[in-house]
Order: sequence, then structure tokens, then C-alpha cells
Amino acid sequence: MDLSIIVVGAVVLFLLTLIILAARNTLKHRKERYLAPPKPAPKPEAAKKPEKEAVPAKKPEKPQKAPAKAKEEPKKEVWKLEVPAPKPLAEGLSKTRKEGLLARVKAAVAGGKQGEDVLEALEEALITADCGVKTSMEMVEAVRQELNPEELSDPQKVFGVLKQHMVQLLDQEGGFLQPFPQEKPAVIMVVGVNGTGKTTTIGKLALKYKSEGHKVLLAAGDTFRAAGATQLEKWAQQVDVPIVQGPDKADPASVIFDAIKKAEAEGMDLVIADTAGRLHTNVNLVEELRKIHRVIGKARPGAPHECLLVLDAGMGQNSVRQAEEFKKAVDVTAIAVTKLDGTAKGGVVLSIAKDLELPVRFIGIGEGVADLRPFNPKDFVEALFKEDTSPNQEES
Ligand SMILES: Nc1nc2c(ncn2[C@@H]2O[C@H](COP(=O)(O)OP(=O)(O)OP(=O)(O)O)[C@@H](O)[C@H]2O)c(=O)[nH]1
Ligand SMILES: [Mg+2]
Repeated sequence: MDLSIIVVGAVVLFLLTLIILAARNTLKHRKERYLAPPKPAPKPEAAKKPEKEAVPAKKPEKPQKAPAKAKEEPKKEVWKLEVPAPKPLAEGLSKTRKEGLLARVKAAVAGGKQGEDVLEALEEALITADCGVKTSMEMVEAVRQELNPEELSDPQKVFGVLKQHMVQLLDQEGGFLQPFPQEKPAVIMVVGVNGTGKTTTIGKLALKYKSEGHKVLLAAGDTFRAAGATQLEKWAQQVDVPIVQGPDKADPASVIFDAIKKAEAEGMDLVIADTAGRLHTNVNLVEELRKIHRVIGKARPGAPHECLLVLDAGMGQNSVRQAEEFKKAVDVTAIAVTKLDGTAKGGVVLSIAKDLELPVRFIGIGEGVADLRPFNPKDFVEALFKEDTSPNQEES
């Protein structure tokens, strides 16, 4: 065979093979393109798995060793003072109800008296129950105005007018340090005659404010007697609040000054300053009180935010006279009336509010830590007129 024919044949064969291969390749691509299953439609956003899960799973971490046992912290002493339930107000006022104001008013109105006789007896009853002359006359006048002569023989009607008028008399002003001044600490200066219950009231107040979440600091401004500071210190321990004391016979103003500065430095909310008891007739001691008031104002402009005069209800009308003198000496802003549980002279609260034109903030009805009550005129009057027939229903 001719060699050229063989070469041509081989070239043709080679070319044919190339064409066949190219054709197969094209077919395959077309198949893949048209016969491949359709891609699933994209899922709606909401159906998407949360991003978190899209994050590739972390390599499983090596099992962690059990954490080393935390060091046992020394147990903190949690402050908890067992505060007994407060005494019902009507119980605290029982002497005034049974022997004082209520008993006298009842006697005046009962017994078939009529018209002017009722009013006269009522006036006498109120005065002898320590309500004060001015206040008593004002209350009788209210009864005269509001009831006709026949109604005066109805004790319930007379009580109704008296109660309403008493609440008005007692309602002198709003809350005590509510709200607290923006700039802390607030300062309460406590003043009064010897033995009226200043230090005890401070202890009870410290508990009240501490339990409301305020940071309280006591200032032992009674440096006159060593026992004065010791007594306050006992209260501080009992209710677990800090106290600033000075050396014996230290200048009370400087002790209170230091306390205010400490309270400022430590971001405390309230300083309650005790002072030595003093007779309003003792010129030197009254002058010292003025100085304390001035120094408190220097330590903290605007302070004291409250100057609380503590009066012993058992002193009856004498306490009103004391208060008048204290008012002349310092800027008294409010009254706490203590020992109402031990006296029949509770009517004096009306005289204090009316004659002194000062709000009664607190009343003390016992020696216990829970026996100081914020004064509420309506509750007070209701408790005063509470009958003893249903002791179980007494309010708390
Ligand atoms: N029954 C009763 N006793 C009270 C009340 N408040 C205070 N006392 C008692 O009155 C006595 C005198 O109270 P203190 O707090 O020492 O009076 P104080 O005004 O600080 O006295 P001085 O510092 O001496 O001026 C104490 O035995 C108190 O327990 C009260 O509301 N009811
Ligand atoms: Mg005292």
C-alpha cells in the first residue's frame, strides 16, 4: 500500500476521533445544564435559622476541670433587729380615753343635759383634759354652730362634730423630711427639756429611717452627762447605725459639726443630733442651744432641716409653755409628743398643734423601739374616740 494513503488515513482517523470527543463533551455539559434538579427556592427570611446557629459549631471544648472550691468566705453578720409589733394606737392612748379627754367629754354630753348646759360642760371637760383654753373654746364654738339645741343632747352628733374639728386642728402640715433634701445628708437636731424622751426618740427614729433604706449617723451632742452619750451609743448598737462621740464635756457643737462632716465624706443620708436636756429658763444652756443651731448651719448651709422639739405629754399644759420658750431660742420646726401611753393628758396634743402652730410629727406610746408613730391626725382622733367594747377590732 502506498505510504501516503496510510498517512492520510491516519490523519483522517485522528481528526474523527477529535470530533467525536468534542461532541461528547458538549453533550455532557448540556445534560448537566438542563437535566440537573432545580435549586430549591430560597427560604423566606423568617424561616431562616437564627444567626447564632449559622455560626459554625465550635470545637467541643475540652471537659473543664471542676472549679476549685471557692474559698469559704467568713459569714457576714446580717443585721436583724427583732422589732416587736407596734402597739395599737388606741391601746397606747387608753389612759386618755378612759380617764382623760374621752371620759370627760362623755360625762359632759351624757346624763340628759340639754342646750347651753351641754356646751358649758363640754368646754370645762375639754379644758380639764388639757386641750388648752383657746382650743377648747374653738371646739365648743364649732359644736354650737353646727348643731341645733335639740341635737346637743345626742352624744354621737356632738362627738361627730368634735372629731371633725379636731382633725382639722391637728392637720398642721405634711410629711417629715419627705422628700429628703437633694443634697445629702439631711440633719435633724433634737431638743427639749430633761427627760422628755429625746434620746429614746432618736433611737426609734434611727430604726425607722434605717429600715427605709437611709444611711443614718447619730451625733452624741449630749456631752453634759457621760451617761447621755452612753445611752445614745446603746441605741446606736441596738439599731446598728454609726455614731460620732466626743470626749467627756466636749463642746456639743463641735461633736455635731464633726458628725456632719463625716456624714458628708461618707455619703450618708441623715444625721440625727442629740442635745442635752435643758430647762428653757436656763439662760446659758439656751444660749448653747443657739450656738449648736448656728454651727450646724455653718457645717451645712440650710441645716438643720428639722429642729424637732420633744415634749412629754405627761406635763400637760406645761409642755406648751416650754415649747413657746424653745421656739424663741431656736427655729423649732416640729414636735414629737412622747409618753402618751403613761398619761391621761393626751388632749394636750390638740393644744400643742393649735397654740404653737407647729406640726406634731411623731407620738411616743411606749418605751419600745416600735412605739414611735408618725402622727396622723385622723388615726389619732379615731383612736381617741374608740370605744372599748370591741378590743379585737382595734387597729394596729
Ligand atoms: N412610757 C414611755 N416612756 C418613754 C417614751 N419615750 C421615752 N420614754 C422614757 O422616758 C425616759 C427618758 O427618756 P430619754 O430618752 O432618756 O429622755 P431625754 O430627753 O433624752 O433625757 P435627758 O437626756 O436626760 O434630757 C426613759 O426611761 C425612756 O424610756 C414613751 O413614749 N413612752
Ligand atoms: Mg438624752
